[in-house]
Amino acid sequence: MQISESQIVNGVSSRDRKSFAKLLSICEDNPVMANKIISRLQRKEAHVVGITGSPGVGKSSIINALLSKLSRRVGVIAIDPSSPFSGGALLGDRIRMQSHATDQNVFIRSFSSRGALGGLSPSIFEVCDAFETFDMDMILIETVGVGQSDTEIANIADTVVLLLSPDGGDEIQMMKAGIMEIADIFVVNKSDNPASIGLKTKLEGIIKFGGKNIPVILVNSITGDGVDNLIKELDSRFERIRVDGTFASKRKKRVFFHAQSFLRRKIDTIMQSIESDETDIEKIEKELIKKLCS
Ligand SMILES: Nc1nc2c(ncn2[C@@H]2O[C@H](COP(=O)(O)OP(=O)(O)OP(=O)(O)O)[C@@H](O)[C@H]2O)c(=O)[nH]1
Ligand SMILES: [Mg+2]
Repeated sequence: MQISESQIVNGVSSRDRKSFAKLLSICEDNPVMANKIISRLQRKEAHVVGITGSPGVGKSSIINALLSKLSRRVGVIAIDPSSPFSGGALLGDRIRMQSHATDQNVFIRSFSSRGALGGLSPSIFEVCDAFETFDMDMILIETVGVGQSDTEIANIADTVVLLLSPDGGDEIQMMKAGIMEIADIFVVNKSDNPASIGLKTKLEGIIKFGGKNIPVILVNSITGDGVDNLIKELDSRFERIRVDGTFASKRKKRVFFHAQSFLRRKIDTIMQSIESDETDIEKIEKELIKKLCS
C-alpha cells in the first residue's frame, strides 16, 4: 500500500516506527522528497557522534556498550561497506546490536556506503536530519573505518570519537595524518589487553606534543568498563560546544556539506541518464546543465 507524505509526517511526529523506517528508505531513494518531508517535521538538535577507527577495533561493540548505559533516545546509523565480501561483518554488527533492537528508545539502521568516498553513505545527511525529526537525544554513526578517506565524518558529526586498540600492531604509526586530526575524543578500546596502557600513554604523549588537549579514555567494550567515563566526556563536550559557539558553527557548515552531497547525488543521477556513447565532453556538460535547470 502506498503511504502518503502526510501520513509519514503524522506517523513520525507520533513516534511511529514504521513511518520512520519508511522515511529512512525515502532518504536513500529520493533525497528531494526526503528533504521536503523533513522540512515539514519538528526537529530536535541531537548530539551527533561519529564513531570511527580501523576495521575490527570495536566500533560496533562500543555502540552496543553505549546503548546498554544510555537511558535516552538514541539513533544508530551503521554504515556497511558495499563490498559483497564484507557480508560477514554486516551480520556481525546486527547480532552485536540486536539486543537493543526492540528497545523503544533505540532505532538502529544499517546503510550501504555504495562506494561513496569517506566511509559514509551518500544519503547520510538526509538520514541524520531524519533521525532528528524522530526526537532522538543522541545519534551514533558507525563509519566503515576505511582509514585515510574516513575524514568526512567530521563534516556531519558534532563530536568525532576515534577508537584505537592495542591488538592492531603499531596503530598510531599506521594511522593516516588526517584521521588523527579530526578526533575530539580518543578511546583506547580492549583495555583487557595489558598493552592498552602503553598505547594510552603513547597517545597522550603525541597529543601533548601537538599542543592539544584531547581526552583519551580507556574502555572495555565487552564488559562496559570505562563506558561511563566516555558518556561523561560526551555530555560535558556537548554542553561546552553549545556554549562556546562550536556547535552552531558546525551546524552551519553541515548545511553547506549537505548541499554539496545533495548536488553530487543529483548530478550523478542525471549523468546516469545521459547517453553513455557521447564522446564530446562539452555536449555532455550542456546536457547536464540543461537537465539540472529543468
Ligand atoms: N577483548 C576484547 N575484545 C573486544 C573488545 N571490543 C571489541 N572486541 C572484539 O573485537 C572484534 C571486533 O569488534 P567489532 O565491534 O565488530 O569491531 P568494528 O570496529 O565494529 O569492526 P568493523 O565494523 O568490521 O570495522 C569482535 O570480535 C569483538 O568481540 C574489547 O574491549 N575487548
Ligand atoms: Mg562494526
